Amino acid sequence: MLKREALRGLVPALMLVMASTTTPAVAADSPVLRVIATNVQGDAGAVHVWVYDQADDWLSDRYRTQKAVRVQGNRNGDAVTIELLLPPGEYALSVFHDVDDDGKLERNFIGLPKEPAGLSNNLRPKFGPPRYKDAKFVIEAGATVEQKIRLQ
Ligand SMILES: [Ca+2]
Repeated sequence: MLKREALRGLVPALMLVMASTTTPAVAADSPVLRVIATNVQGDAGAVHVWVYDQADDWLSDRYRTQKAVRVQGNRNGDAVTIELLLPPGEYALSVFHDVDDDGKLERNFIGLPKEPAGLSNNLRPKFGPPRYKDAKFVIEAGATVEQKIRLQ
């Protein structure tokens, strides 16, 4: 077994090898998740995508990963596209237009979004809170998965 000291020397060497190749560090079979948020009004703020892979974390701040894109300069008509690289798996996501640019989704006293927002699969339950199992989707190795979500 390698000693810890030996490993410590190995890691920078490995990083050097990776940096010297011309291919991106992301594995070729990493799927692309393309989120197209539509009904984006105006150029203020940013569009955020929060990606979850655990039902227990759903719609909390404990997202698996997140990405935000400025609206100005990235808006195409009423659409803003955000792409993320993810390992294959099962996910659900929320997307919102952070109009006041504070990094958070403003909610009212019963927890409903006050800024334009949407969920994967365009889930919009009429009664009760949105459920993870209804919002989840699968992305497979090498695939590009598109979620076109209308913000409301
Ligand atoms: Ca906000």
